[in-house]
Formats: sequence, C-alpha cells, structure tokens
Amino acid sequence: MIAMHTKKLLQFTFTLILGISLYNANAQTKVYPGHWWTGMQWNKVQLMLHEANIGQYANAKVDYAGVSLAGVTTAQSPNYLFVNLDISPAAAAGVMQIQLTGNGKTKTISYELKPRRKGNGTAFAQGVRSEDFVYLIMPDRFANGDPSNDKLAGYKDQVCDKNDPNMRHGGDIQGVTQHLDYLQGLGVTSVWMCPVMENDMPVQQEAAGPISGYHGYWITNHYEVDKRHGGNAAYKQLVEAAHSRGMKIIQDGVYNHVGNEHFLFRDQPFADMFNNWPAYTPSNHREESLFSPYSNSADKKVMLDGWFVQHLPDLNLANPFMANFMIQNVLWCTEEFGIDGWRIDTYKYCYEPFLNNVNDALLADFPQLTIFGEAWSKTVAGSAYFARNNMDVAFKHNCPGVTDFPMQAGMLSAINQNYSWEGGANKLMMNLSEDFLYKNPLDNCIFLDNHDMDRFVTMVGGNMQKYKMGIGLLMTLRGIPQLYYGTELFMQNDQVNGDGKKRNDFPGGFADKGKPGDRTMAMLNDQQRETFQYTQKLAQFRKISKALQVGNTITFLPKDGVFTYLRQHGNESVLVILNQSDKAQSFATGMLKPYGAMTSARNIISQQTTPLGNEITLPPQSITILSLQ
Ligand SMILES: [Ca+2]
Ligand SMILES: [Ca+2]
Repeated sequence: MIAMHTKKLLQFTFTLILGISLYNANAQTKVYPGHWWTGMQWNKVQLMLHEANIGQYANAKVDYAGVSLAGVTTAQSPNYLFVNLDISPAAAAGVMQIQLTGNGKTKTISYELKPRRKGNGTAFAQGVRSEDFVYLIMPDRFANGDPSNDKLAGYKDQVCDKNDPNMRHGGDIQGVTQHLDYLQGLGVTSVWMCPVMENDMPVQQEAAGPISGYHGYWITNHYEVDKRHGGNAAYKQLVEAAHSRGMKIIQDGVYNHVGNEHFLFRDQPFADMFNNWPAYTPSNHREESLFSPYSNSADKKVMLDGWFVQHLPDLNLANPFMANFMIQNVLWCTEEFGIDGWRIDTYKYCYEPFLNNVNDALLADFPQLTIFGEAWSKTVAGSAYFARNNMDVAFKHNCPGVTDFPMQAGMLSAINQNYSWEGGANKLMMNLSEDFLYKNPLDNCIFLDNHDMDRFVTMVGGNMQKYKMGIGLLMTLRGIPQLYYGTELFMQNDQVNGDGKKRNDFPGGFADKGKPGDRTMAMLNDQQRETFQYTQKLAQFRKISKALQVGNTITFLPKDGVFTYLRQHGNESVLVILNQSDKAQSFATGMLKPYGAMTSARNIISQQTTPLGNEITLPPQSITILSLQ
C-alpha cells in the first residue's frame, strides 16, 4: 500500500514537473487551426501540430466530454503531427488537454473549443448577391489609416516607397474602415479586399522587375492578417464596423499557391504536399485542357499542377492533409472574422474535386454564404464550366458564381469597339445570350475592370461619355456589380510594364495628416465630382430597384449600334438603351407593348419624368436609363 502510494506520489510529482516544462513547450507548438468551435458541421477536425521533432509523440489521449480522438498521424517530416478530433454535437465550449506520448516522453497541448457566433452561421456570413454593390480594394493602395505599421521590423521585405509602383505604399485595413462613410455614401454595400493575410516574402524578381507582396497574393500564414495591414484585430474591427452599417465584407482566398516562404513549403510535412516538378514547370494557363472533350491528360496536368510563377509553390490539393488544412482555414476565417462571402483567386488552376469539397464545407456551416471563383476565361462556356451550370460535362463544378470575364469583354466591346455583326454591342448581346449555360447568372460578379487589367477609364481613353455608358451597363445588367476602387473618381493608369500602376494610390488616401475618409469629397475636381455623382445616382437607385437587383432581363437585338434591354420585377420596369454609335438615334417604344402598359418614363440621372411617346431620342454615345410607369 505504502509502495503504491509512493509510486502515485512520484507519478504526480513527475507529472507536475513535466507539466511545468510542458507549459513552456506548448507555447512553441504551433497548432493549426489554433482553436475550433462547438456545434460546427465540420466536426472532424484535423489539427496540424508543427514543432521540431513533434513527430516522436505518436500516441495521443484526449479526456474531454463529447470529444474523441480519431487517430494520430505522423508525417514524413519529423516536425509535424496530425491529431484527428471527433467533436460531437454534445461537446461544450472549454479547453481540452491533448496528452501526447512517445519516445518515453509526454507532452500536453491545450486546445480550446469556443462557442460559435450568435446564429450559428446564419446571423452573419450573409452572402453577397445581386442586390449588392461590391467595391474592390487593394488595401496597400487605398488608404493609410495607420502610418506606424507601414514598415515593421521582422518582415522580410523592408521597402515602403509610394514612388515605386511595385513596392508597398503603406495602405491598410484601418484606412478602409475610415472610408466606410464615403463608401456607403457612394452606395456600396460590400467591400472586397485583395488578400489581407500575411505576405512575409522578400522582394521577388518578376518580368516587370523587383516586386513585393504588397498585393496580398503571396500568403505565408493563413491564420494571421499581415500586421502591415493592421493584423487580425483591425480586420475584426472592420468587419464589425461594416456589419453595424449593414455592409458586408468579402474575403479573397487563394487555394492554388502560397508564397515560397510559407512554413508548409519551407518544411514540408509530406513530399507530395506541393506539386513538385523535376524542373520548374509553369502552368500553361489553358483552362480548355480541363473541359475540352479532346484534351489530353498531360496538358491538363500542366494546367493544374504547373506553377503560377516561380516563387509561388503550387498546392497539391489532392493530398488530404493539404486539403484539410485549406478547408479548415476558410471555415476558421469565416467564423473567426465573421465575413460574408469569398472570392477565390486562381480558381481554374485548382484540383477540381477539392474545390467542390471546400464549397460544400463552407455552405454546410454557413448556409447563406456566397462564393465566386476567379475563372478567367474568354468564353461563356469556359466561364460557366467553373460555376453551377446546365452543361453536360465530365466534371460538374458547384461554385455559385464566377468573376464574369466574358461579360466584362462584352461591356467593353459595346462601349469601345466598332459596331459590326459580331462586334460592339452585338458582342455583349451574344455573350448575354449564352447565359442559359449558367445555373444562376445573377450570382456572377460583373465588372468593368479589376486589379489585373488596365483601369476602365484608361481603356476608354478618359472619355466621359464612354465612362457613363460603362457605369450604366455595370449597374443595370444582371449579376453582382463590382467597382474597382477609384473608378468612381475617374482614376486612370499609366501604361507601364507590370501591374503596379493599375493599383495606384486612391486620391486622398495617403495624405500626411488627418483622417483620409473625411477629405476625399472636398478634394474632388469637377470631372471627379461628375463621375462620383453619376455612379452614386445609379448605385442608390439600384439599392431600391428590385428590377435591377433580381429582375428578369429582356433584350432587343442591337440595331445600328443601339442595344436595348428591359429589367422587370413585379410591376417595376427599368429600360436601358445604349447607343454606341456617334450619331443620334431613336428607339421605337412600340416594342415594349408586350411587357406592360407603360405611359411615363422617369430618367434616373436627370430625375425628369416625361410621357412615354412613340420614340425615345438617344444622343450619340450615350446610355439612357428609364424607370417606366
Ligand atoms: Ca499603414
Ligand atoms: Ca494548381
């Protein structure tokens, strides 16, 4: 009895000593995800533990009501251990202790289960739909809300230089938060920021010269917002500030690649976590190799597994550990930050079954969330392939929407290209006609420009009439309209090699003193005021127009450069007439007869109401937007 007692006491003392030393050791163990929640549909959570030689602990034990251990997996690298937890709906919030043993040693990991946000994924994660108006921001280039975070010790890139288009300029999330008044005043309902997660990468050499990770697409830590963008705290603050105004936040995610300074690449758990090639192999960027009935497997492999650029290792999303890491990360970000939608970068380059799995997981836990993938394709069929569609194809994607590049090309053609049988407004009509391929074309994000192309105003040569035609189309065509920051202020870009100048500084965002958001309106010149007010008028009208948000679209075949469409919902009708020709034309209103007895028209821009005569006169190069009664 005494011996037994002594043994227990010794054991207890040993555990106590070990416990103290383990407390410190625990602090060094990186656990991904850092915490989880009770009541999630994703309740089989795979913890990735990262620490030197953690692989020696091949056994684990969890003693926590409602949580059972579903196995431990060692990796090829000794520095990883995967612990699979099964969290039953009965598990309560709290901190569990995961006891690891192996190699004669013991180690304890504390792991927290938090209660979910109010509404279990329904009171937030509202989804961004065609009722919304999205504003796309590159945070580094929008507004510098906190000059103290422009350059931070410890990061591998130490250049902040507003005169260099390819280096950091110091913009941050605080700058976005300070502009919420301005954005809401414009009529914006949702903000999409280029990725805000950590990009701790040294300056890289690209075709255009040295470039830093200012744009956010070189993620090195999926759980930390870059501190130069304000860190996790500033991000949470922005989401809360936006939600308190009824505005939404879209997060930009990247599944295809990471920055080559990412810990998963520097210290790879398994040799096949990345798509490694004997020699550097870039993607062929030909999405046709995925859906062509005549494609070959080698082309498809290069498309999917080839690297985007040399410093962006391509993720093998067919590896279940990599897939779990990424799926759990987007679930974690959605619940942790409370965001409303996802835009997924380089969508067409990712292993296809993974994409469907991650979307299913997101929608299971956040049923109203929306997702649109960047599927840069020139054709409607190619674009529709990456969304829910009505096509008989070998692989069926389940993404609700895509960033609609064919629509962008169609709108630009209708404004900028000579009218012809298949050019100009006919190109827009033709692209729209193929909407039958999409399950729900309203879920597509439509845009005139974004951070990867020349600015819209530059594309139309700074022409005010063309500007109005473009904004008019954007705000009245089907889909979720997205404006690239600064387009409302007639921003253009210089023609230089590389993308830096397409991401120039937002006017007023980088002044030396004061709060940026307050100054913007006072700074405008006449031209900027005109474009701001034009965009604002349409955005504010769109906010109350169900016809523009979710209405049917009825198109009338283009004639002599005139393209007309009607948006209808219930009793509401909005008529849009684009005249791309350089002469005045007219539209015969008799064509509207089958769509209701409408007798008067209110011009949304001039606010004037006139009787609806037999003809509507259309000035050269114009768009006419009428609310019909
Ligand atoms: Ca800053
Ligand atoms: Ca890939």
